[in-house]
Amino acid sequence: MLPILYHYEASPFAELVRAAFGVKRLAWGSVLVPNILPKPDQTRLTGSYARTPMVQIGADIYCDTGAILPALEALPGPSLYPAPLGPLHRMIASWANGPQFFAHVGAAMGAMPADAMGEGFIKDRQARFGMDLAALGKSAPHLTAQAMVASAWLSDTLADGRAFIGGDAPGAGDLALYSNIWFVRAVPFAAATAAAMLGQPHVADWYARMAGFGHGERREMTGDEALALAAADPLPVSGSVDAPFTAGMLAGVSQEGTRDAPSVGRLLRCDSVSIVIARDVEGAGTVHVHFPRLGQVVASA
Ligand SMILES: N[C@@H](CCC(=O)N[C@@H](CS)C(=O)NCC(=O)O)C(=O)O
Repeated sequence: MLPILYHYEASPFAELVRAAFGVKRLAWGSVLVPNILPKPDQTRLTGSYARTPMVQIGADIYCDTGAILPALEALPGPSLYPAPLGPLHRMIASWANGPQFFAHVGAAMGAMPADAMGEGFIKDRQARFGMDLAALGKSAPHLTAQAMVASAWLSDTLADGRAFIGGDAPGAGDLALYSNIWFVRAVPFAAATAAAMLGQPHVADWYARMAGFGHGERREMTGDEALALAAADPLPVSGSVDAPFTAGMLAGVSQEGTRDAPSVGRLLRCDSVSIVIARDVEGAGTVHVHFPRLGQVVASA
């Protein structure tokens, strides 16, 4: 079944998934969504989750790269968790996509004038994430210094001549480190920082290898075309519902660090790996919405 990415071009987390499609040489559907609320094509499926990216595979809806990459892993193509690092790729990715992402936001956007961001974007990020432009500008040198640590450590890792952080094959950790630098590189105001990152020994060659995977085979589609493909049976759910939660209870899933409303549904899985809720969607029937456990807040609804 064709995976469908809900995304916008400038999103670094979406670039991570586009590059994962490239590594796996997959064909995928592309539904473009706005970079600010509202995002009706996306939220009618997720319930509320509006962050970018989201991936739909039939009636299974994957929110957050922590759930998306494991779902792509089940599709044909090279592994995103290749040996010898295997699951260690996840730990590296969660560092790169967590504290290091915020450092790269500072490195990329700290020097950006407010009018380059646009009023709608600033208001959206203030309301949802508490973004404070003046504070971001002040902490930009510190955050840039923090982001440079990732490039320096990446450079050290590649110093023995390996092609990717785990050896011959790229994995989720490479994708996460790559999408952070991609973000800084995409912002013209941060050109000097991007040059300093890529100027670390071995980093530019590694970056070129990552970029060389491309994005797989992208096919544009509308939100309504994607919704029609959700009118299918969701995959059977594995895992368990761990205490204090109970199977079938109405639960809301929200994300640490945002004020976005929770996605509400019947709880089918909530263990240390993953969360799955079932929702009824007009025009599609029952869908299963998947989240990673890391970074998600679950509460009865
Ligand atoms: N933990 C999430 C983070 C995703 C994230 O923060 N995405 C940014 C865009 S790159 C976002 O959602 N910004 C708000 C928006 O796009 O509405 C993941 O791994 O997918």
